[in-house]
Amino acid sequence: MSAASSISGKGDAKNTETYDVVVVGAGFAGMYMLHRLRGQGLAVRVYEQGGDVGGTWYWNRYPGARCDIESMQYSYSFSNELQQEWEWSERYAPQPEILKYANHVADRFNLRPDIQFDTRVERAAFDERTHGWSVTTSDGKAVTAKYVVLATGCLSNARMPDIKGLPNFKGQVYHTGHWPHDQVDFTGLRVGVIGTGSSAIQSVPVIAAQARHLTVFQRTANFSIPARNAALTPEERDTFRSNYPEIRRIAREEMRNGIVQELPDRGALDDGDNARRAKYESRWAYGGLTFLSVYNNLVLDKTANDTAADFVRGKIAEIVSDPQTAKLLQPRDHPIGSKRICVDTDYYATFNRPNVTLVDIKSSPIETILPNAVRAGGKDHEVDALVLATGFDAMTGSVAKIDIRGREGQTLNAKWAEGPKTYLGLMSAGFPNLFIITGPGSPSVLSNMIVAIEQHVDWIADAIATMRDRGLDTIEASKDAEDKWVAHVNEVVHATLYPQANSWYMGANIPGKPQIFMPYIGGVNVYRQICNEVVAKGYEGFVMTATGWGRKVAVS
Ligand code: FAD
Ligand code: N01
Repeated sequence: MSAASSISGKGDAKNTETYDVVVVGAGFAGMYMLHRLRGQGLAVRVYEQGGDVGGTWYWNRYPGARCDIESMQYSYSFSNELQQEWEWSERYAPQPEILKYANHVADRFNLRPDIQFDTRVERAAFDERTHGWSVTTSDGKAVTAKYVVLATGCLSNARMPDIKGLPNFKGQVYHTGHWPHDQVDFTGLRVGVIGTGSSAIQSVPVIAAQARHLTVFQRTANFSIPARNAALTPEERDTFRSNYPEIRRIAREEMRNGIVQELPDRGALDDGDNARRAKYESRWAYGGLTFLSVYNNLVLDKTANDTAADFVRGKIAEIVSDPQTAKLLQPRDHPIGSKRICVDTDYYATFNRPNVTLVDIKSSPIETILPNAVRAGGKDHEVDALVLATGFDAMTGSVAKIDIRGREGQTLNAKWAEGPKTYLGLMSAGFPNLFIITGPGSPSVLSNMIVAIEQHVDWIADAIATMRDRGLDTIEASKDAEDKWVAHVNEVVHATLYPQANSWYMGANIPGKPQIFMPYIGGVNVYRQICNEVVAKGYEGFVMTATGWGRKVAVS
């Protein structure tokens, strides 16, 4: 179904297109949302500013980009046929393969006819008269919809750093989160990478292998664990495939982060030095994000955390030959895990290459960019191309770019001026029928995001179906429930070490952004239970009302 509607109906006098639901974004969230809602017989329109599906994996095409959660888990679970038939080639699939998967899903479920690409949603305004939304897009059109779902992504608003002189640079400037579609060839070039977060940590080894010289400009060192990436064997794939029902159930219901892994039964200080070191060695050898789950108190107890941080700092010193460079690469300003831990292939070893230089821009900040160099600490570092691995205005950035107006014309930006306020990360009071997928206040970026996305999509689709079954047409978070949830999100995080890092979780990477810990740290398992209980108690904390489905309309 593309434009007919069971809730709404025929075009009105002004030929305004009318949908049941407008979905903003065609990443993994928007794609599954479309599939679910269409399965309920609703008329859905998806707008995507990019030229195709895939979201993160459409935009982040930088060298070395791949997932940090094993692909057999970082994939949709909603279709058993899909998970049985798709062949992941590596433990951590590279970006082109994940994008191919997104395209496969779009084709397999025939999603494209209902997605309008190269179109931004610019504005969405709630109409108190019709209890629906009027949505304005970058092609100058306006449509109406009963519901709007923001599937706009948590890491979709690439942040250009405000560095003096950047416009004067004569070479090519690339942002990792906005990478060109054509192959970028650094052969023979002197390349500068600014930033040392996950994107840089993945791309630096690959760029170093190609470029004549690579200069990495580091402000804050990050903890990174080797991925130990490898080709998946048919046996490994089969083990997942034959156990998928249970693996997916455990990921959803039992795991804090939506990743099936061994659960620690003790804290780091419960073991003696030798036993602890042996455990860290074994997790380091296994590789990946599960390093942090070796003990159950690493993000709760600073002394426990220090043992893991010291271990990784020791590894950096072992790997990097030049002691001065090793020291610079050792993170010392935040507890390990209080920022999303990075997962790499040969990142630290890359600094042993003769063609790689690390420049400390914390002690000697970048003063200006010249046409052919980066000047820091009074020294000009000559470069022919610049890679900005400077991250994103995370979680709220893409939402804030849309002019969203709720009841009485209040803008979401004004409401969130002191930090985002939501109930369960799903809705914000005063903005009826507007849902957010993996929004602030939900576990979202602290989890295997596909697990988090599927849960939100299912919850939203079920809520819409319930409303329809009961003849209701307006759902809104109550202010009281929202206030309590915001307080709970804050309370839980302040019992952990997370607020000790200047992370994008806190909005700390964006000058002027309110410093509020945005995701919900209670765990996807606990959170799912809360969401289910809310439903079981008749959508507790949400106000559902019947104002009539309005005229039966369809699209003209
Ligand atoms: P996105 O994929 O970001 O899609 C949102 C889409 O909305 C975008 O295509 C954007 O163009 C569109 N959009 C935004 N605003 C508008 C608008 N106003 N109008 C129209 N379209 C709009 N998570 C993990 O769990 N595991 C990983 O291994 C992992 N690796 C990552 C690697 C990178 C490099 C990055 C940046 C993120 C990674 N993430 C990972 C997080 C990742 O963002 C999610 O896993 C997931 O892909 C998000 O899907 P989404 O659909 O919610 O958002
Ligand atoms: O961005 P980041 P990212 N001058 O914000 C520096 C996911 N992801 O794109 O820390 C100089 O982490 C900044 O320095 P500082 C994952 O969730 C996953 O790397 O502010 N430097 C920092 O070093 C991740 O967490 C993967 O001092 C400036 C860097 O730029 C999230 O996306 C891969 C600067 C930004 O790091 C974001 O990662 C990639 C300036 N003006 C991304 N401004 C996987 O592995 C910023 N920096 C799956």
